Amino acid sequence: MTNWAEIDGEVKRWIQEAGALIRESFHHSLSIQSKSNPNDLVTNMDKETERFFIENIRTNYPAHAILGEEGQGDHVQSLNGIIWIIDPIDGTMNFVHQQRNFAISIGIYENGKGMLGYIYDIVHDELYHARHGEGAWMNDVPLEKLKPVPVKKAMIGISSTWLINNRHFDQNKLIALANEVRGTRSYGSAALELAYVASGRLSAYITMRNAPWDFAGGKIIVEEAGGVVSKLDGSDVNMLTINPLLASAPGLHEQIVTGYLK
Ligand code: 2AM
Ligand code: CA
Ligand code: CA
Ligand code: CA
Repeated sequence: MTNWAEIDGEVKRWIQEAGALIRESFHHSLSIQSKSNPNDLVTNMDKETERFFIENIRTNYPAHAILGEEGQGDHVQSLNGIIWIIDPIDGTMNFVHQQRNFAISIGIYENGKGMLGYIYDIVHDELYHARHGEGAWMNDVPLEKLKPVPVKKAMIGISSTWLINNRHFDQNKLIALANEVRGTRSYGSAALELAYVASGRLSAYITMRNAPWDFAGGKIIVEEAGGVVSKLDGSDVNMLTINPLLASAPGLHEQIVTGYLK
């Protein structure tokens, strides 16, 4: 039997340790490289933080698989068994340019089911976390169950990228939604935007492209807070591929899917 309470305790200690190393890195110069294009950044801290988690997981849970953004884990091709899905720094561009608005994100799945989720906003020392069937917390404070929000009163997280001509989705549908809601925000960290949906700071978050490590932790936390996470047409996300994503308070989710995105 997997001792989830024990794993939960370990992860929280590792996250605090990794957070301290990242805070410490502010005093030293970063090594910054580009990945797929000049704006797709990765730093030594992204890679070192991923390695930190991988080494701890390998030592303590050698049978578990690891899917990490920086590719130092396993080549995961199925959801069988226990899989850690890790984004060592979500919001790397913010980390480099702003030294805030970034987070560590971890989701632990068993045979595809989300068991433990973590999003750590290091600069604000805010750890959002959830355990399957037991609820979600910000630090030690339980998150209140999300209530339905009407579109007119919704604050939604969406990047302006999707409201200008994009090849992923008809932007006119998104513009119609953006015109109806109370306000739009764009934080540049999918994980933090999901944490904000879970905690009610945002009513919904919409993106055309999210990788499993962007949303693995957040999905569990949003769902435990009573919210809904799906693709834009309301169908289930795929934990092994890029997905368009809608995370939302209940009620609002259905209104957005049927009223705007279909
Ligand atoms: P990252 O900082 O870990 O790369 C920025 O708007 C958000 O999108 C961040 O959460 C960022 O994660 C993520 N992101 C950046 N490039 C991406 C890509 N090519 N596919 C999916 N998500 C991406
Ligand atoms: Ca990245
Ligand atoms: Ca990410
Ligand atoms: Ca990242």
